[in-house]
Amino acid sequence: MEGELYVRLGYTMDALYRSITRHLAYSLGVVPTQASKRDIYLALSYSVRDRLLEKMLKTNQRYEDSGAKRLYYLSMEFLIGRSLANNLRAMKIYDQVAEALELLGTDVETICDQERDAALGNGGLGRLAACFLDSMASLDMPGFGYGLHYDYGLFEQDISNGYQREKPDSWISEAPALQVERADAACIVPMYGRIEETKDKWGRHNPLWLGWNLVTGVPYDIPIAGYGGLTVNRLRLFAARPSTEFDIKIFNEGDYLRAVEQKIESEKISKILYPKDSYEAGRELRLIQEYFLVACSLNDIVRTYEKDYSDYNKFPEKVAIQLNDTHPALAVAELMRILVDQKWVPWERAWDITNRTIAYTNHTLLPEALEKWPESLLARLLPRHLQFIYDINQQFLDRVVTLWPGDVDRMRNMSIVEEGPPRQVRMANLAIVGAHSVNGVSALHTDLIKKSLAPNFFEMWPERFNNKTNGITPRRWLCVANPNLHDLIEDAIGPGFVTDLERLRELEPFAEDPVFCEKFLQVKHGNKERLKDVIFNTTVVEVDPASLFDVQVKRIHEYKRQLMNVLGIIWEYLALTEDGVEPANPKTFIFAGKAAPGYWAAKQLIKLIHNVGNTIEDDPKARDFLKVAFAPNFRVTLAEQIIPAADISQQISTAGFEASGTGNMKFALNGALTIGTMDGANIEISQKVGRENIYICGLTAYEIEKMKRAGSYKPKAMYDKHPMIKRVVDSLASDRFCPRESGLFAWLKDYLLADNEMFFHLADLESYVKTRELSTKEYVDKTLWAKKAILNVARVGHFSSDRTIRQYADEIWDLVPIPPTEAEKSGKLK
Ligand code: GPV
Repeated sequence: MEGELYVRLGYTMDALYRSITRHLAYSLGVVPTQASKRDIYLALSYSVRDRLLEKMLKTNQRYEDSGAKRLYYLSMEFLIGRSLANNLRAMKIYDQVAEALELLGTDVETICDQERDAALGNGGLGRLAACFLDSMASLDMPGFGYGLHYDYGLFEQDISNGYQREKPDSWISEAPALQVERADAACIVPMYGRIEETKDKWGRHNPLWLGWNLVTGVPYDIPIAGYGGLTVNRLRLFAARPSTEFDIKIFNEGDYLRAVEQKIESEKISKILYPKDSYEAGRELRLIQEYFLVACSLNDIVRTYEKDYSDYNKFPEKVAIQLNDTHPALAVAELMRILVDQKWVPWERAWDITNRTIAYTNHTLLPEALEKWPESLLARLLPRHLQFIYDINQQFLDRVVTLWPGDVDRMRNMSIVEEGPPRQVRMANLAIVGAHSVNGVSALHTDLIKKSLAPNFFEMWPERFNNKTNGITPRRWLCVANPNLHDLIEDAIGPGFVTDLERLRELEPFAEDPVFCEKFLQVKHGNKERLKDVIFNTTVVEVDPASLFDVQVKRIHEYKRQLMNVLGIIWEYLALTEDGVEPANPKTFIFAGKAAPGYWAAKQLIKLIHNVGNTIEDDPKARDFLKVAFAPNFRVTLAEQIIPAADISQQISTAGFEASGTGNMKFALNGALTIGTMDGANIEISQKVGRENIYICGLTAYEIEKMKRAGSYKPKAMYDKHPMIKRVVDSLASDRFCPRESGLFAWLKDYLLADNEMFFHLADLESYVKTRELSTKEYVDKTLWAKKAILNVARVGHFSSDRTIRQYADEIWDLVPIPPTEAEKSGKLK
């Protein structure tokens, strides 16, 4: 094919119009004049897909021609959200499409609004992966995502009487317009079976893995457009299908029912995304999923490499693999198995190649999120991999013994296999030993990895540990989510900042410009009007855009302390209704977020938020000043509507628990002021935007850690001493917020007053409430507020995921951009 494409696709309004109508007729079978909005959405998506695939093929050719190194990002989650508007912006055809759609009697917003989210992720970790894909493509880097093609993404959240109800999210009907099936690149994955210890012809130990089951991995490619539309990378998602070879064997044996059962079993593997965020259930199917991702990806990576190279010496120079947390950590064992068992590379050499290829990102310190798998399960599912893990561990511990002879505690602590019962494999230890780079996702988090999570490993390999503070893509989180703010900034400082976000600094002088400030506040107000409608349509709560929008949206988790926010609201409510203290400005508290289906405390919090909101709404003394809205079914698309409308962004995790946070960055970029603890990336954000432009409260990670160790946190004493804390906590124990469900929230009093309360709610409460009061007061001064908000926007450019990806590329991957050729830029075919 030599990079030639047979049909030349047009990008003018005319060409796009023709393409849409052609797809209406020939992909969907409908007459254009009778097309529904959904038909038009699909036809437009197919038209966009055609053009993305054209550029993707060219991009791939360019990468092949250059012989450049490639990066593969292995992740169990890619939280993409909608694609259409993002792709139209990236390809710079938004306006042409808008015109073409007018000819069809509709408009581009309405059509883009037809799309469902691809919710193949839970939260921060999955959305980070999606932002990274966007940045790699926008930086012309050969970086590719590998993930699973789940039939069901993260559940949909309904609210009924204040309680969360989960509904399955079948996004698959949407998928064909986004992806192409690549049956030609399918692979076969073995699992289960046994080891037979044999000798090879030289009499050497030669274990054989036999009697496995086979599953087929079918790849689906989703094109990922870089900004400008010339570089288009791919996200490759694998779906599990029954292996035909295996079926035929059983069918031939005449066991029809068993063969069909087997088929169903195989397809289970990619059926559903596990809905837990920073938490592991230890379920067998989850381990199978993780292995399936690893096996399919490595098969693909090795096959691609083998197109150009006949031995493995150059592998680490041509391939980099990044593990998104430990979920794909089996890649260490699988790459060893491929090299040693299939390619006959000597063990030591294979280990060197593996280590130089793989890098690992840690995303949490939460003990319950550190993956461990029972040795017995691994022995059954992956007997050969377990042998490699033993060998790796043996070799590793031998080195520990030479370095620290007789230090048994250290050995026990560092071992990949944890002593039982039950004996378990620690995936973080496997990843740290197997990778040449271990990184955290904010400065504080990386520091804590070195000092508390893995101090022994840090001592052994200090050069292996490094920080890569997270970032977000300004394309989605500014251009797509907040086009009016984007345009306002562009009018002020000119184009180009979208791919060079530090240039937002040029906005700083405009913070003093009354005309600019006024326009800035108008944009914010417009976004608040838009959100008002969204909230009204989904909750029937009517919010007032003139009130302060105080927003906390993220997964519901104890460590994120939505409860502390509620305590703050109750505090203000009691002050207002019992002490006559009005807030300086009317306030609307906006919450959104999902709770893992099995997480009882988190689900109770959702109910509490609703009930507190209802109590306030029923109280004539309160309802004109305070309002609470819980927007259901939080997802990327809802975040795009909420974040641009926020005045305050709440980032109040217990210090030391939030590895980074990325919502904090999205809000600041959209001109919200942060109320936050000194946790995760909040610390770096405060350094960048300036301490006077952010509201910091609460204890530091160091102070929390010290109190924990000393056992000196005594919440009951704080309750006894501080009358307002007592009133707030007692109000929960009373039926004030559950008049028709007596005793519902009584547990919260015991919870908050327990000495072992893990998240230090009451320790931070007073500082937090004072900080909230200050922020409300300052909100009244519009000039001051606009100035602070604009300075946030101007100084937050550091948190572009383009910066993060450049650091990964330079410091871990050794990856260079492969920019479009002159011919590609001028639109010629070759
Ligand atoms: I591990 N994170 C997540 O969303 N899911 C997980 O399973 C794990 C971590 C999050 C962290 O909680 C955030 O602090 C962080 O910003 C995000 O990963 C991206 O690094």
